[in-house]
Amino acid sequence: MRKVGLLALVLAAACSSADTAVTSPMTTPSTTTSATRATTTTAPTATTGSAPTTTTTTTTTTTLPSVGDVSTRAADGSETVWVPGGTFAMGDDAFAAEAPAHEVTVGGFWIDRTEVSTAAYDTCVAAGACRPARVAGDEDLPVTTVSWQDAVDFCTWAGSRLPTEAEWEYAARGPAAFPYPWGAAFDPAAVNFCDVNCTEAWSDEAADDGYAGAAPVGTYPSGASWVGALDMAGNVWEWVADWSGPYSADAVRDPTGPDEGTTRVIRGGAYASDAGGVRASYRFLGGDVRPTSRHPNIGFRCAGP
Ligand SMILES: [Ca+2]
Ligand SMILES: [Ca+2]
Repeated sequence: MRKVGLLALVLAAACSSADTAVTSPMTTPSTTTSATRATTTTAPTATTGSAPTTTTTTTTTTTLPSVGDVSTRAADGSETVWVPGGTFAMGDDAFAAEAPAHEVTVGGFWIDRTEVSTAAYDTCVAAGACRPARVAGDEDLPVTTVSWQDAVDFCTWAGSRLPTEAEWEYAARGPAAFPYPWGAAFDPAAVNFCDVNCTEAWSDEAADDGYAGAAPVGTYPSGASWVGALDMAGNVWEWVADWSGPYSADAVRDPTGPDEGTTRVIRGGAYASDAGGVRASYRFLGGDVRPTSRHPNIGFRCAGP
């Protein structure tokens, strides 16, 4: 009686972990199941419970991260936050480059909590896997003056990749598709943008975010997006994986953008952008920004496993 129960447990565990297409070993004894039974029948003699080991294994493999989970990337020590998969309205019909708003579904992924810092990037340089930035910056500032390929090289070295444009926008806006990472209305306390310190003609003289140029990564905690990602609005622009191109109205899953192009998309605006330029759906599609460009206001963050 006990042996029959054990065999049933063993077979159930094997069924749940094996490919569903393999049915014959589940219903008829084979060399595989006999060997498994021989192993497990020795263990229960020492304890009254049977087969706790197989049950635990099955539970562990189904655990998934959730919103708010933070992880640390081994290669460079950067923190990443979990973005659960979901669906949102990508784009904004009110702006030509962002129209049409269309339904996009993305699978779950990790994204860097902040822009990649100079300290993190220099870890890769020291390892011989990244080209030095064109202009050296303080360690806590976001690394800039790196090309699109430099960004790809860093993320690859770190065991990650650049986010797609859709992933980036979903991490910034969430299922509710907020205009700004923190919500519906612009908040000058939540972002490094073109404030009173900025010398551009469109500076907001009523706001003081403390910086004319880039601020250290993570300076504005109230600007966190729904997953806890910081500085997705402003500070420095961020390279994403996609070639520049117009949106389609079709609903899509895990879009990766055009197959080819001449410019790569940058996202999020920067310290010289106005309130409209740091909206989470805002797209800068190239202009004079080539993938080889190394601008002082363009950095990046990684996404991936
Ligand atoms: Ca500023
Ligand atoms: Ca940014």
